[in-house]
Parts: sequence; C-alpha cells; structure tokens
Amino acid sequence: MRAPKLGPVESRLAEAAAERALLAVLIDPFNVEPNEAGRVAAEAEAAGADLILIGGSVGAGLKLHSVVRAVKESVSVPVILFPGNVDGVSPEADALLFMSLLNSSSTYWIVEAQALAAPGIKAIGLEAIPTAYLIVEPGGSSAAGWVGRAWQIPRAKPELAVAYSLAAELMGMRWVYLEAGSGAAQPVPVEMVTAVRRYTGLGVIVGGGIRSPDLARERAAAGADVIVVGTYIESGETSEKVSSLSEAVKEGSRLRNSF
Ligand code: 1GP
Repeated sequence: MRAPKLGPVESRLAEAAAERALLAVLIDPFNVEPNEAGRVAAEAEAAGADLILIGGSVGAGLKLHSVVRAVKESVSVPVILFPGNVDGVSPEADALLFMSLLNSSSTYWIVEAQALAAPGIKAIGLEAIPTAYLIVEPGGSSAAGWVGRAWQIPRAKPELAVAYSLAAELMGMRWVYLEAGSGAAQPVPVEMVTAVRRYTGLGVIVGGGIRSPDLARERAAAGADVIVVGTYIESGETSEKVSSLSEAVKEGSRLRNSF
C-alpha cells in the first residue's frame, strides 16, 4: 500500500484554511459564456476571492472546457471543479472536488457516477479532493437535491450531519460540503456547521443561500473552512459583493479562531 499524500491544491487549501476561512466564488458554466466567466473570476480574485469553483447540476457539455480555460487564463487562485455528474470533469482545471452525495437515495449519486468518472480522472492526472456532499433542508427541492435524489438532512438535526460526516471521515474522505441548495431561502444552520466542525476533523465547506456578508460571517465564525457563494454574485456588482463577503469571512474567522 502506498501512503496517501495530499495533492498540491488540497495542501494549499488545507494550509490556508487553517489560518482563516476561505471564500469560494462559484461559477455555473451552464449560465455563463467563457468571456464573462473570465471577467467575473478576475474581478472576484481582485476583490478577495480565495478560489473559484466551476460546476452545476445541469451539465454544460463541451462548453465547460472553454469556461474553465477562460477562468484559468484570468486568475492565479486555484480553479476547482464542482462536478454535477460524470461530464463535470475538465483537464483544464487545477483540481476537482471528488464528491459522493452520501445522503442520496440512489446508488448512482453515491458511487456509480464516481466509478464511471474515476478512470478518466486518473488518466488525465487531475487532482481529486475526496469530499462528502450532504444536502441539507431545504436543499432537497433544489436542482442538486432533486437531480441527486437527496434524502435531505432536517435543519433541526445537526447530529445527522455529524453522523454522515463521521462516516465520511472513517471512509477516508477529507472534506464535507454542507449544501442547502443553490438559491436556498435559508443557508445551512450555524449550529450544524459548528457541530460538524467540533466532532469531525474534516475540512468543512458550506454553500447554498449565502447572499449577504452577515450570513457568510456567521458561518465562518461557526467553523466553516470554505464559504461558497454563487447566485448572489450572478446578479452583478461582483467587486463590491466579493469585497464585502471577503471582509466578512475574515471577521468570522477571527471569531472562529478565538473559540
Ligand atoms: C450551490 O452551494 C452552491 O451548489 C452555491 O449556492 O448559488 O445559493 O450561492 P448559491
């Protein structure tokens, strides 16, 4: 057996997240043209985004590659894929969240899509970051939850998020993505973020419905390592919004580190 070793992108993220929570800007390649994606990513980086995620629940087909290329040409922060299915893989990216939707009721989203994609990922040498993907209420009715046949975790049951996260940790995953669904009316509860942070050693990624600096600050303070924002930024004013979000995530991190 070869001892597992973190890839360069994951090492960089883990080291940076140990200092403070990171802000990820999510670009859905289905919604945007490559030039626009490059411009938004460059503005986001200049305003303080720590990484760019690219992906979505509905595949963008071959357009994914041109969006990833345009973003890569525009930024120096890591560009990481957030695949919605087997077609969410591109050799142009720096790494990929290799996700299993652990609370899906379909084995396809837990392991079959991953098995179908894995040989291709290995063949192109793309860094895969092992990540549990958990859909939290109200995410069951979001695109990711509906497509992924998620048996959503109730908002009032942080212990269930902890149980799934512990299972992920014992299975060797290193990150958990707590997802309330794109455009969610309510983001993942802070109590759930705190509980997963407290009872597991996983890196904690939180996304879905974070549409204000306050919501980002609270989740960074609760122990999130990465705060993901997509929809809020899609409506424009990228620089202003990312700058306020970045400040809020830094402030939240100071509270997190004072626990
Ligand atoms: C969705 O968690 C991401 O998969 C981001 O959600 O679009 O609501 O920011 P928003």
